[in-house]
Amino acid sequence: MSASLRLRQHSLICQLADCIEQVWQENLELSPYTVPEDLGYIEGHLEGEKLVIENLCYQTPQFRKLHLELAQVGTGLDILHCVMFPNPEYALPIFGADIVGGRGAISAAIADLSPVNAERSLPPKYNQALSSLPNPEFSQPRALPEWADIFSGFCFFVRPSGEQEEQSFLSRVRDFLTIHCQIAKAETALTSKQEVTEVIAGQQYYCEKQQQNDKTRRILEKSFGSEWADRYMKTMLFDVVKAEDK
Ligand code: BLA
Repeated sequence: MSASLRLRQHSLICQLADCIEQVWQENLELSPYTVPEDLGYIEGHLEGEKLVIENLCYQTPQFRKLHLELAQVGTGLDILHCVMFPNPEYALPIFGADIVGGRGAISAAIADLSPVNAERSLPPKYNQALSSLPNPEFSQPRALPEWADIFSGFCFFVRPSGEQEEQSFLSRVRDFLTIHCQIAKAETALTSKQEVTEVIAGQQYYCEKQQQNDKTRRILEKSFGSEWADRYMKTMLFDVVKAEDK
C-alpha cells in the first residue's frame, strides 16, 4: 500500500495500520487479493469535503479476505477499518477494528473477535487466551449501539484519552491479532457441509448488522451518494459469501 495516507493521519491510526500489517506478515502466508474494480484507491467529493480511501487486501488459506482500509475526510476526520473474514471452511471468529478521530483526538476506538457459530460463543481456545490478557481500564468507555449484538464479551469500545490509553488500546489490539493469527494458522478445515453452512450464516448475520451502522453509511453517502455507499458497504466493507458460491 502506498504509505501516503497513513502518514497524514492521527498517529494512533498510523501505528495500528503498521501493527496490523506486521502481525499479518509475521504470522500468516499472505497472497494477493484482487480488490473489486477500482475500489483500491478512491476519491470522492459530492458536497463539502473530499473523502480519500485506501484499501489493502490479502488472502491466506484460513482467511478469504484480510481487509485494512484507511480513509480521510477533509483534513479533520481520520478512519481505520479492519476486518479479517475467515474462509467459511474454518470455524473462526471475525476480527474487526474501527478507529475514528482527527484533529488530535480519537472519538471511537473499537476492536473485537466476534463469534459466528450458531451459539454465538467463542471457541474455548479463544476464551482461554483472551481471558489471560491484561485488561487495562479506560477512563471513557463507550456504549455500543443497538445493532451491536454481534460482538463478544471481549469487545472493547472506548474514547482513548491521552497517550497512555492510546498505547494500551494499541497493545491490546496487537494481542488480539497475534492470538487470532496463531490459533487460525493451526486450525484444520471443517469437513461437514452442515458446519460450513452454519459458518456462512454466522458471517452473513455479522455483515447484516455491520451494514446497519448509519454513521459509516452517512460519511460514504455524503461523498459518493447513497447508491454507491450501499454498494461499497455490501461489496467492500461487509461482503457476504453465499452458500451456493462454496
Ligand atoms: C462508529 N464509524 C463510527 C463513526 C464513524 C464511522 C464516523 C462514529 C464515530 C463516533 O461515534 O465517535 C465511520 N467507519 C466509518 C467509515 C468507515 C468505517 C466511514 O470503518 C469506512 C469507510 N465499524 C467497523 C468495524 C467495527 C465498527 C469493523 O467498520 C467493529 C468491529 C464499529 N464503528 C463501530 C461502532 C461505532 C462506529 C460500534 C459506534 C456507532 C454508534 O455509536 O452508533
